[in-house]
Amino acid sequence: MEYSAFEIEKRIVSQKIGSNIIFLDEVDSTNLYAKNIANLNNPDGTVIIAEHQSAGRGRLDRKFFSPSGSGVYLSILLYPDLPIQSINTITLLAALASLDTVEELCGVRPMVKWPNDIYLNGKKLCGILTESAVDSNGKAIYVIVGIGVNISVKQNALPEEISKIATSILTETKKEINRADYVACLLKNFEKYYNEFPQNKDFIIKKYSNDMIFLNNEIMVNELNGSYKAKLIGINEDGFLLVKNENGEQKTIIGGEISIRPIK
Ligand code: BT5
Repeated sequence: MEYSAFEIEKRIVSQKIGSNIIFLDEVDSTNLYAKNIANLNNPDGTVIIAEHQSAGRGRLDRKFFSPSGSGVYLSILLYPDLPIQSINTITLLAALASLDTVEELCGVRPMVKWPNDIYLNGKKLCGILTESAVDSNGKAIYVIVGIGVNISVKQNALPEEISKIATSILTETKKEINRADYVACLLKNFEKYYNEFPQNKDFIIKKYSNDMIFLNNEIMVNELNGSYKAKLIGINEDGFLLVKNENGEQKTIIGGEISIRPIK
């Protein structure tokens, strides 16, 4: 199935998100590419899509494996009029758009592992990396939302350490999804939430809470200065994680420096 700017553009129904598509056969990272072209006459909602990334990125300089022919790797470039504390919610918005897209195309709704990973049947299907620049008043100059999805990558084509934790739409649902259909549906769903943003922030927080994996479960919180057991109780109005530690104290976890996993 051909995957090209032409195939994607003819399916796009969103107005702003994807009004300008940049399709690249190969790039280091679509997020880095987006950063380099931000504010150079590239309109709000420009989408950079790559067939393959040689240095796809996750948080904290981790790698996102992005092989040719079997995944969707894209970045949405936005210039929102937003204060810094709302930028974080755009990751949650992108997660909801991703859940809606898989549900619409495959009939199953994955779950989200706070803040940015999409899981299906206990394995990672998709990752989101939101990066931004802010001015001296704490307002966003640009926001880049990077989304990587394993559409049809085979387990044995993944590096060993990733194949243990990752999966694809094909592996889990046996559905062969056309990647151009996936992109068009994802951009449509992203726009649906983004058009109302940030007025719909409370709605996004509430909806996201219902889709969280490990909610009300015992988890391990791994922070830079140590790990502790806690119960995952949800997210607050800014999208930060709320847990209760073993002493019954509520804690708010802000950063990408933690990882969570359920206690066996
Ligand atoms: C993420 O980070 O999962 C964010 C990934 C964002 C990727 C998109 S692709 C388009 C855009 N351009 C970029 O350069 N990036 C964005 P994090 O939560 O830190 O997870 C990283 C971890 O996920 C790695 O350390 C691996 O364990 C695992 N991983 C790597 N490749 C994977 C894959 N293809 N599928 C599932 N898990 C993967």
